[in-house]
Parts: sequence; C-alpha cells; structure tokens
Amino acid sequence: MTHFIDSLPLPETIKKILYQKQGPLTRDLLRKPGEFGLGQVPATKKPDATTTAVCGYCGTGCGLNLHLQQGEAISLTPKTSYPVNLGMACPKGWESLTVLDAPDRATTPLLKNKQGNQVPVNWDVAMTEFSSRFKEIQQKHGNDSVAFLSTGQIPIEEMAFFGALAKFGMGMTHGDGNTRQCMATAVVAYKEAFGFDAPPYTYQDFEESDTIILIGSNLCIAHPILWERVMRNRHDPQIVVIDPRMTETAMSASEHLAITPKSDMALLYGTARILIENEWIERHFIEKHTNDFSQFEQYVKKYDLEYVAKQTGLEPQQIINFAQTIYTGKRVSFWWTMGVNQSYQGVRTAQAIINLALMTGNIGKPGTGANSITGQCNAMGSRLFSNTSNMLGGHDFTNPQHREKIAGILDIDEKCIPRENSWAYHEIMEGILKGKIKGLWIVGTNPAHSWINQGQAKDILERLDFLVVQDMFNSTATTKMADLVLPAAGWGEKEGCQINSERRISRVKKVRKAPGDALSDFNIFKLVAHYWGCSKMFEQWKTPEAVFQLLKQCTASQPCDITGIEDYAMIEKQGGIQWPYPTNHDDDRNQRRLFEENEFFTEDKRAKFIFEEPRGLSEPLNENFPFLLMTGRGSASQWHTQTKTRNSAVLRKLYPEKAFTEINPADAKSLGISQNDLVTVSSQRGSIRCQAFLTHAVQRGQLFIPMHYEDVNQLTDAVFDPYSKQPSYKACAVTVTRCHHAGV
Ligand SMILES: Nc1nc2c(c(=O)[nH]1)N[C@H]1C(S)=C(S)[C@@H](COP(=O)(O)OP(=O)(O)OC[C@H]3O[C@@H](n4cnc5c(=O)[nH]c(N)nc54)[C@H](O)[C@@H]3O)O[C@H]1N2
Ligand SMILES: Nc1nc2c(c(=O)[nH]1)N[C@H]1C(S)=C(S)[C@@H](COP(=O)(O)OP(=O)(O)OC[C@H]3O[C@@H](n4cnc5c(=O)[nH]c(N)nc54)[C@H](O)[C@@H]3O)O[C@H]1N2
Ligand code: SF4
Ligand SMILES: [Mo]
Repeated sequence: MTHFIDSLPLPETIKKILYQKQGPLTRDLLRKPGEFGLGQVPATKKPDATTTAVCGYCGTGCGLNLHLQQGEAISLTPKTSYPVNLGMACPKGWESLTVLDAPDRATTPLLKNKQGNQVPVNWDVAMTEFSSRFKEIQQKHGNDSVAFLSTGQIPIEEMAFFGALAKFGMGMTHGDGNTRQCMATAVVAYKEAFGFDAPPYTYQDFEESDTIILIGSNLCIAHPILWERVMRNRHDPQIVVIDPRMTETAMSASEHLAITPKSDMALLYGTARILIENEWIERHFIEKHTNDFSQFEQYVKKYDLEYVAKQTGLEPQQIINFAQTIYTGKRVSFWWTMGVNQSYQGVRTAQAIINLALMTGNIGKPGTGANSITGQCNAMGSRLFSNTSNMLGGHDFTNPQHREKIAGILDIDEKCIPRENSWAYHEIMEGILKGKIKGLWIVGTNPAHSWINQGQAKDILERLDFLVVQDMFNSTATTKMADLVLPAAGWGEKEGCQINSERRISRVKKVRKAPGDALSDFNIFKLVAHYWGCSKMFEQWKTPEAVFQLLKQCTASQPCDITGIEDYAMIEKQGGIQWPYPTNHDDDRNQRRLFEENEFFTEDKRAKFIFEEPRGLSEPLNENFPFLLMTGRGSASQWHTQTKTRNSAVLRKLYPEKAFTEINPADAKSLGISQNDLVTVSSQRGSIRCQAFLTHAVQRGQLFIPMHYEDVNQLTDAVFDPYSKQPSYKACAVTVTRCHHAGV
C-alpha cells in the first residue's frame, strides 16, 4: 500500500523528512492515506484562468500558480519558472488556500461589553469606539501613551500604511514589530559591519557554493525549499551544520558540529585564529576593503584549541577540520538563522560569522557570503517599510534631512514625524507595566503566545486600558484578550508586495473574497484614517499600487533604491526584482548579489571587523534547574502559533498534535521517563505539561520544545541582546519530571 506521505506531491527530501518525523508521536496520525491530498480539488470544480503570487508563509518566497474559477482561486501549483522555488513547494505552501476557509476566521468586529464578553458590532461602531477610546487615552496621558505592534506577514504597502498612520497620523512615537523577535539581530549586525541592513546573497548561491556552512539554522524544516536548492548543488558541496541538536538538517550534512549551546562565538573566534595562524586568509582583500582587522587578529590569539574545545564540547580535531574546510573551499557561504539571532549575544555572534567571510574574501562572489536567512514572508519588507525602528525606506527618524525628504514625498508636514526612535518591543511591554502606555494596537502578530516569558507578557497585556487586535482569526491567544477585534483579510485576499530573504520584491494577489465583513488591512487603515480625522494626510494612499509608488520614491538614493521598478506589472514580468534596482540600473540579471565591487555601504566603503568578549549563559543551570531548554520550529507543516496551519486537515496529519519535549534517552532513563510519558517541564517562571519524546537528537542535559504549542513561552526567560534587543528564546534553565498522574 502506498503510504500517505508518498501520495503527497512533494520533493523527495521533504518526504524523507516527513518520514523521519514519524516517531511514536506521529505514526498513528499518518496511518490513513488519502482522505485529503495536498492541493486536491473537488472534481466538480474546473479552473478557467490562472494567475501567480508568492507564498505568504516563510521568507523563502516561493512562486505559486493560482488556478481560478470565476476569479476565485480553487487550487494552486508551485510555479516552475519562478527563480526561487523552480516548481517546488512545501506542505504549508500547498495548503495556503485551505486555511482561508477556516471556521474560526474573524468575520465581524467584536467589542468587549461591560460583562467582559466580546460581542459582534458593525464597522461604524468599531471605528467610532477605536477613535474615541484611543483619543481619550492620548488626551489624558499624552500621544505616546498609545503604541502599536506590527508584523512581517502583511504586504509592504500595508505595513507602511500602518506605520505612517500610527506615527504621522495618530501621533504615536512607539511602535515595533514581531521582526524584533526574529531579524533584529541580523539587522544590527549588518548595519554595524556593512553600513546598511544588507543581506548580500541570492539563492543561486546555495547551488554555486562548494562549502555551505549553516549556523543555528534548521533549513530542512524552516526553509525546506532552500534545502531543495542545496540538494540541486552540482559541486558536491561540503555541508557543515553548527547546531547543538542533531536536526533533520544536521542528519543530512557532511559534518555536524554539535556544540554546547551559546558557544558559537568561541568556535568562530577559535576558527578565525587557526585561519590567521596558517595564513589561510585573504590579506589583500582585508587590507583594501575592511577596517579593524589588526585588533581582531590580536584579540582572537587567546582562543587556543584547548580552550575552544572546552567551551564548545567539540574534539580539537573537529575544530581544525572546520577551519581547514573553510580554507579549502573555493566558494564558501555562511548561513545563519535563529540559533544565532535569538540570543543574548546574537549581534556579536552574527558578526563573528561576518568576520570569517570577510577574512577569507568570501563575499560578493558567486556561492559565498555572510547570509542571514529571514523568517516571515515579508520580514525583509518590514525591515525597510514598517516605519518602526527606522523610517520608510531605511531612513533615520533622528536625522532632520531624512525627515524633510520623507515629508516631501508624502506631502505631509515634517512636524508630524517623530524626532526620536521608537522603544523596542520589550521597552513597550515595560512601558505598559510602568503605566506609561495605556493603549495598544496589534496587527498580524500573536504575542500572547509568541512573546517571551508568557505569564508576565499576559499580565502586562491585561493591564492595558484598551487593546485592539487586528487578525484573520478570532481565536488566537491575543484576540481572546482584546477589547476590540478587527477582522482582517489574509494572504490571498488582498494585493501588495512582499520582499523575500534574497531581497526579491514579489507580488501577492487577491484571489479570494475575505469572509463576512472582514476587510484587508489596507482598507482597515483607510477607515481608521477617516474616523480619526486624518484622511487628508493619506489622500495619495488610494490603492496598494499607489502606495508602492510612494515607497519606491522613499528609497531614492538609499542602498535599497528601487526607483527603477516601474510598476506592479514589471515586478511580475521579471519574476520578482531584487533590490537595489535604481532608475539608472545597468544590470537586469534576475540573480544579483551585493558587494560584487567590494564596496560596502559605510562612509569609507570598507566593512568592519567587530568582536567582543563572549558572556556566559544568561540563566546558568543549577541544581534545581539542571536542563538547558531550547525552543524553535518543530516541523515543516506547522507555522508559529498555528492560527493558520492548524486549520488544514492535511497539515494536521503531518505533525504531532500535542506538545512534546525532546529529551536524551540517557537523561530520560535516569529520571524514570519512558517514551510518550507525560512530563512536567518547569523553569523559574512557570510549568507546562507535555509528552516526552526520547531522541538522541538532543544532547544530555538539554531539552527542545517546538514553539508552536501555546504555553511554551511560559518557560522562556525575558533576556535580550543589548544591541538588537532581540529576545533570547533558545536558552533557559529548566527541570523535567515525570507526571505520576498521567492524563491529568
Ligand atoms: N515550518 C516552519 N517554517 C518556518 C517557520 C515556522 O514557524 N514553521 N517560521 C519562520 C520564521 S519566522 C523563522 S525566524 C525561521 C526560523 O528558522 P530556524 O532558525 O532555522 O529555526 P529554529 O528552529 O527556530 O532554530 C534553528 C536552530 O537553532 C538551534 N540552536 C539553538 N541554540 C543554538 C545555539 O546556541 N547555537 C547554534 N548554532 N544553534 C542553536 C536549534 O537547535 C534549532 O535547530 O523559520 C521560518 N520558517
Ligand atoms: N519560544 C519561542 N518563541 C518564539 C520563537 C522561538 O523560536 N521560540 N520564534 C519567534 C519568531 S522568530 C517569530 S517570527 C515569532 C512569530 O510570532 P507571531 O507573529 O506571534 O506568530 P504568528 O502565529 O505568525 O502570528 C501572526 C498572526 O497574524 C495573523 N495574520 C496572518 N496574516 C494576517 C494578515 O494578513 N493580517 C492580519 N491582520 N493578521 C494576519 C495570524 O492569524 C496570527 O495570529 O515568534 C517568536 N516566538
Ligand atoms: S518554503 Fe516557505 S515560501 Fe515556500 S512554499 Fe513553503 S512556506 Fe511557502
Ligand atoms: Mo521569525
């Protein structure tokens, strides 16, 4: 009998991963083949037209064909000619349409009544309440007493509208995005080292490298189609995975360096020392195109082999081999994701990776680069256009010329633009705690599940005088807490553009009607502007494409200049366009990388070596909490807080329904824990129950719990990188015990 997984239209490596994931937890979920099939359409429906759009889940940005019947998408297939995915898609992408029909879609505004129940109201009541409540708070406590939280999961036109409306129209100063949880570290690392937030690569580099180094990145699970690109590499590449866990990616690599968590800096500095001592570096490149190498060279001398081996838990020979692999590689690319970014020393870790690429001249050439991979479909867009930590187009709120420029383009009074930077996410949360922020408007993110130290986070959100949550679903952990829920259209139900990891701007399209009274975020922002009384300021913001034209002008003369893009049609015709693409561009290749001329975005055009003494764990293990807990992505079929993916019957078959913790069998044995036992995992902040999943994937003394289950952040510790202010989700001290009353 063919297995259910075999019947899925998926690339072979993804099927292999799905098979690997069938531990005792998933086996019975996969038993019945074929009741539903990916992309399956009822026989009664036949498409009469096809259009294209990029996927709305992860930062890979796969191109999809959407097959329409009378303008409504009824099925989809991955686009073979698209330069990103070349005809492939992962299970989430295939199921993009299914989740739009979910029963828990938000279809009408909901307002909390005096009894504390959310009751349906019409848009007029909702908008009147929205304006009067927020205005009342601002009149009493000042404009800054209302703040907002944005997202990397709506088109750039919408996130720009949100940020501009909140800051320029409604007078807020403080607004941040869920990209703080995700990409902030990479942003700061790049800005400091290269002079601009500029991931240099193009996906073709996955196929052109002869040495691929993945650091804190579980590509097979989190970016399965990028892993497919690695599999297409014809240079028989060395693949080195640096991850404390033996992930699906590590299992498929040539070499897995199972380091002690948070010892990356020691490994990377120690590797730099070996490279320098053997003269395995590009002195000419370093001298001509970088600054501060001599200080770095001095600093890393102390990272001798013995010390690094002790810090990382690796054999000395593994470290030597790693340096040798980098040296012998002709085209070495370094890739990192959350194992690096989500750390109390993420920025310096990312820069330790950048340093290796710079010193070996592995930048600006095919198959090279210091490459951070983004998470959400439009995280890259939010880095440029959300108007949160920087002003539209990568500008600086504190710079008077930048304010003049943006005010001129938007035709608004420069005085409407805040002169100071926003508080970061955790500072906004602290602001609520201190009573400085009383009103909060959340769009497209679910902090009551995803923010760190959940018990405290929920307590903080409960203190707000007025909480507005704008979401596709009315059942999220955060919408449940809202005073006002605004029902939003989702991916597939609206127009705009997204920017993927390799800086490619692509189109998303309206191929479905949003359910009930739900409106696109774009139209909700228009309504808000109207009811707030600032719609004159947004006269130019008529349609998403009109906004795209404004945003394009904002990028003029910036490193991310896209003034050469004429319109939406051009983006589509070219299969997405990577920034930069200025008016005078002379390069129409559809795979472009940065720094090909060895010129960086700093004033003297040189990149900078940046380093710092590593610090110990922010929450050291102790007798009561002897395990180190890591969290992250659990399967290719689950997306974050699961508001979308739990609504697909196919996806539900591909992941464990209940929360589980990976635990090493030796630890389990010493604690009397057997496979599938119910266990309690506790930290200083809270306790959760989940099933034990015994696996050698985690080392002794370590646990791993996927982030997709609602209460995992009850355990995590609210510690942040001092430069990027990104939360450190991947290291806190916990203990684990077997529950004696299983099933309770
Ligand atoms: N299926 C699926 N795909 C997704 C997402 C999803 O929810 N589901 N989310 C998207 C988003 S927004 C993001 S940000 C990306 C995240 O993509 P990834 O960063 O690849 O995923 P994570 O599982 O969060 O973390 C990666 C790895 O970091 C490792 N790690 C933990 N601590 C350390 C350490 O100290 N050093 C090193 N070197 N590694 C460490 C973990 O063991 C884990 O395997 O995925 C995107 N893709
Ligand atoms: N413990 C732990 N926690 C983590 C992480 C971890 O590794 N470990 N990873 C962190 C990372 S990298 C990330 S990116 C965050 C993600 O955290 P969240 O942003 O909270 O996660 P999502 O589930 O993607 O939430 C997006 C919300 O937006 C809604 N939505 C989707 N599309 C639209 C739309 O078009 N309009 C509107 N208005 N709403 C929409 C969805 O229904 C959902 O409620 O989690 C972070 N939290
Ligand atoms: S890899 Fe990412 S962009 Fe591609 S289909 Fe899957 S979720 Fe969508
Ligand atoms: Mo993320």
